Amino acid sequence: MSVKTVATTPFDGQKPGTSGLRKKVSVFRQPNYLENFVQSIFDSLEGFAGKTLVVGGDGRFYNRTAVQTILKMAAANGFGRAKVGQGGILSTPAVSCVIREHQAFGGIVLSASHNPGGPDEDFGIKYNVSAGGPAPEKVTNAIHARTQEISAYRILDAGDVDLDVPGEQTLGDMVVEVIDPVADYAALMEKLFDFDAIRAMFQGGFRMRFDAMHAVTGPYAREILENRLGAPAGTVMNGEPLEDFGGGHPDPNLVHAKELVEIMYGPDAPDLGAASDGDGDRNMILGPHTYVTPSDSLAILTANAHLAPGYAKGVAGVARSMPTSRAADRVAEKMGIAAYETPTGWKFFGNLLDAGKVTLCGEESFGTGSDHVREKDGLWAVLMWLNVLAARKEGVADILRAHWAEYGRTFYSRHDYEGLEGAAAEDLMNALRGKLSGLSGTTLGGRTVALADDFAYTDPVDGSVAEKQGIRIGFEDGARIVYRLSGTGTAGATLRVYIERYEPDPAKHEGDTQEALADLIGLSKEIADIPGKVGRDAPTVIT
Ligand code: G16
Repeated sequence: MSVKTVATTPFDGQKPGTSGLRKKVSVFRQPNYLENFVQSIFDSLEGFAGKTLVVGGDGRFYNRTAVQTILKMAAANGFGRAKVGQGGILSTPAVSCVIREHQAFGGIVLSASHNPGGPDEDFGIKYNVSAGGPAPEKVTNAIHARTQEISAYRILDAGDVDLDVPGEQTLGDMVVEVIDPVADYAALMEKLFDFDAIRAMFQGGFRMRFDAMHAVTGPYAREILENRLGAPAGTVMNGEPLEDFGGGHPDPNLVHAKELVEIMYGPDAPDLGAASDGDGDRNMILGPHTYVTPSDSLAILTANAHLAPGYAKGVAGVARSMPTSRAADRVAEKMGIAAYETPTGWKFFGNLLDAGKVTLCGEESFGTGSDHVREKDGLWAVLMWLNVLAARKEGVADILRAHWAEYGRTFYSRHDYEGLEGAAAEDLMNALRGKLSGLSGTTLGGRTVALADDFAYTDPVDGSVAEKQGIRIGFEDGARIVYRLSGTGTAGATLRVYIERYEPDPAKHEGDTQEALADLIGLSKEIADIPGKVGRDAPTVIT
């Protein structure tokens, strides 16, 4: 087996977005495309000779091919060991867990998250650092810079590794260890949560459905919920990971997890409904006829975390991405703990978690997690909810209503305008930016503007600055409209508009969110002139 050095030329557009490089499979299949990016990762790192690299993905189409290429390149570049999930499978939080548990140098995650999979759909790759989290911007910027000047990559001239047989094999001078994708992760969950109490709850007749959406969490959920916690077989639905997710869109929201939503709003709804996404880091929580927004879920878990053994010492602080509702801030204030507002992207939580400033983090985009790993974690959130339900002996809706009664309710919704022409979307954002300085103190739709800015974040740990992270228009009554362009799409542009309103009066907590926000929704279209700038009267997806 010899190391080949292959001459190559740069590709345009290998710039990691909100979470790694995501492109159509056809783009990744171009000769040298994946290789260039992987070599650029390795070229941007120092000191990994002889060290361990964790490799795995969500099992989508092209996963196995990419794993083989990465292993051969890792061997040729001098890694000493690669830990790869059996079948090339590892959920994103499991990669983070394995990196941390085994003090690996880093890891490569193959996923386009909640985007569809298949030959004509999406693929993605990102690098995670030794703390287990997505590489910070200084690393992703270095990787991107390297992609623009790359002239050669190194790869071992060798046959494929057998990814289906657990145990060790050699690939040149590197050991490849095919590991059980679930074992380390499940062991960590057992340490954090009161499995006995949850098991007793299932024995007492508690019913749940977990929709794995034919994505990576199927094996994890079956092992943890059905095998270890004793939930009846069939609790996990769509549990077989498929390369194309069964043709579905593995995004756990009210639109794409339709089958689960119908069950939870049906006549014989179970006590808890939950879903996760393509790579297992997102979650959606439902009770019978009840939807818990991700923003409320973060607030509720912050207020109740002490009920889980792994968090009995309390929560040091909580962080949320800027567009996430401020429900968690109200909990933090009452608990006397710090609340942080970061840009969108889980990577921005890494420093706060490493420094012990926060214990829990969350995002409106169905992401919740804690300092147990450095990724958001879908099944973790489900287990946290199960633990809270078991400890409080109340239903999801009761807990949600009690939370609103204590802290007030934040009505919250995200409106996505997908498939926009890139230049038109940029133009809309630039026009909005141009208006900002004149907005403060003016009255819009009967509300006085208290804040109008383009969010900039200075990391309190390393002082790094991220600018232009989304336009915030805040009103004196606590209502807020936020605009930003998605950084995870692979075609055209998506405008995300986040709308919220705070309602302290418990007598006004019931009711439909879209109706409760109707005037602000109208205002959001008007302020940005959405119909005029991008020719749309209505969003394509509402969550
Ligand atoms: C990624 C990021 C999240 C972000 C989400 C949506 O999640 O890790 O921080 O909230 O994308 O980003 P955007 O609004 O830019 O599309 P995932 O689950 O896609 O890896």
